[in-house]
Amino acid sequence: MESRLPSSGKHVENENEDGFEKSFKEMMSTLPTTKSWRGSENLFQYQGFWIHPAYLKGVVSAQQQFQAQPTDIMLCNLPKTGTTWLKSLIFSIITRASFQDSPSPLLSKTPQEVVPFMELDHAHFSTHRDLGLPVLATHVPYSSLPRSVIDSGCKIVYICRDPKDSFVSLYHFNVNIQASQNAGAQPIDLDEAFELFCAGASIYGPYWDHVLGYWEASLEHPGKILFLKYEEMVDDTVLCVVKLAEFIGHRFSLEEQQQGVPEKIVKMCSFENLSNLEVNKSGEVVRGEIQNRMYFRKGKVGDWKNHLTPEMAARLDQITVQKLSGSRLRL
Ligand code: PAP
Repeated sequence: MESRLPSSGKHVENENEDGFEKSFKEMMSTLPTTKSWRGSENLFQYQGFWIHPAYLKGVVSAQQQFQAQPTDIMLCNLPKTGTTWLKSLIFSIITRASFQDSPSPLLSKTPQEVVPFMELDHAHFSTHRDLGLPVLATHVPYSSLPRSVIDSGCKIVYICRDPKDSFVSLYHFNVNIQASQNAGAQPIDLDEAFELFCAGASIYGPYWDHVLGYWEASLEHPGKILFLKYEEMVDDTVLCVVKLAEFIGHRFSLEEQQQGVPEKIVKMCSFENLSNLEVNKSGEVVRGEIQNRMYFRKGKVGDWKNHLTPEMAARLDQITVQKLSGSRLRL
């Protein structure tokens, strides 16, 4: 792709990138930091949210140069609330006509590969973007989204999850990454991670502020933002998929519904199916440090009961009730 860029364009891009790099470093040195959940890395507080250094540059760069299209579909959420599932569902809904008679790319590629992640895959000053599949994922809070995402009027799908299950999922994800990087290192213990989570110090947290940002925006722009819950998706996945398809402008025809197309997509993207595919079990490491299998753990509602004491659960519930008071949202 790059070889097709006119050289003057490339030159301007490099200059922009150099200038960005300098001002980014200066800005980063002024940000408050807090302990991350693994290793000696810190999280940086940017525009009110705790961002991992691996993503921060991409977040800032996307704010400056990412150009959303009106036809884009942005899949937004906090980590561990259903990204992998929603990526595969949206991809399958949109591409269903192309793979009627051939195997879905999801059989040989990970959900992370088929749907790019804004703050990593579009973190560069690139004038090129493959618009073939107009779907992008991001964990950026609503208030920090690139202006073009709001101005373009593109569709946003947000998914949230019971914070107790999200916390447990995030904790295990961090422990697994740390173990794969340095088997001898002592992972953060559950109690310490829990305290940090309750204090809002989790990746892209405070958890509740992230959810509320999108919730309020979804009330303001119901035609543009679809607000989903992981638990409702588990409860009736077919119904959610039908609703999702309609919202993103790829409604199932009556004939497709009679042929059971939504059900086939749900089966294809189920935890059981995806987590047993070779590509997701033992595929290459994507995103540098994360192994594909780490995106699939249990995929259950209520696994927190196996990891949190009743006191911890009650405390998290209390924080959630308190933070969401005044909104009609219940998690
Ligand atoms: P990410 O933000 O790092 O991409 P994300 O996909 O949002 O992670 O969350 C992973 C969670 O979704 C895991 O939950 P658990 O730890 O409680 O098990 C993972 O198991 C679950 N998950 C992954 N794929 C699916 C799926 N197809 N259906 C349901 N849940 C899934």
